[in-house]
Amino acid sequence: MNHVIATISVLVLMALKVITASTETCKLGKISNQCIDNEPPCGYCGEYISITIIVTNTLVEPKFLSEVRVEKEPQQTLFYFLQLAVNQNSNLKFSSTYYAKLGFMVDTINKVTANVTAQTYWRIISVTSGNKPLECGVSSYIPVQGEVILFNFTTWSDTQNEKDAAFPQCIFGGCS
Ligand code: B12
Repeated sequence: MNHVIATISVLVLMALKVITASTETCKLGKISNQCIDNEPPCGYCGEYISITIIVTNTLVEPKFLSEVRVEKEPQQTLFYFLQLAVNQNSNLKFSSTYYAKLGFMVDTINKVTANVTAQTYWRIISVTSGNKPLECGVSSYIPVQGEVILFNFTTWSDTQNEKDAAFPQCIFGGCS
């Protein structure tokens, strides 16, 4: 009898463990300002969306401006959309460094690399949200339908002065 009770107790404990584990797996992180604080283990996945990614560098050679529209893909982090943009456009390349908790920082786009001495970096801006810089990096940011995301090679000093905030209008308005 004791043996049967012990077996049942073990089975109940095992079942509880499975239920707890699956609840943890399904737990979605909180999203604020389109930043997800705790991505589920199998990744965030939402409705199909289309977004535009623009990369531009007017600071150093080789200067470039390139635009890729990623059509109807499940809503995931910006990092995923950046990879899709590269898959679509063989002229677009990027590399990034992983930082604990923060995720990937985009260091290089098309051979143009952030430089601490020159105080340059790839600033990420949501053009559709009024040229607002993202409040998190590519690994945490969840783009929305129709969003235009700009990767702008810029300097920290420009960032402080918000000089580059007007830059996206230059792209669309064609200012010199
Ligand atoms: C200095 C700084 C920068 C500098 C780093 C340059 C340098 N080499 O020093 C610059 C200006 C480049 C920068 C850029 C960005 N940053 Co910043 N940055 C900071 C800051 C103020 C201090 C980091 C630091 O020196 N830590 C101390 C050192 C000893 O530790 P460390 O691990 O070596 O630090 C490195 C990382 O933090 C990394 N880093 C800096 N910012 C970011 C952002 C992301 C997403 C990642 C993955 C890594 C990263 O660069 C540091 C120096 O090597 C923090 C705020 C804070 N108090 O932590 C924000 C912070 C980390 N940055 C932040 C953000 C949002 C960004 C940008 C995404 C902003 C944007 N819209 O473009 C970009 C990154 C874009 C990209 N290309 O991927 C957020 C991240 C929030 C989040 N949960 O994702 C923070 C927490 C500020 C905030 N509260 O909003 N940043």
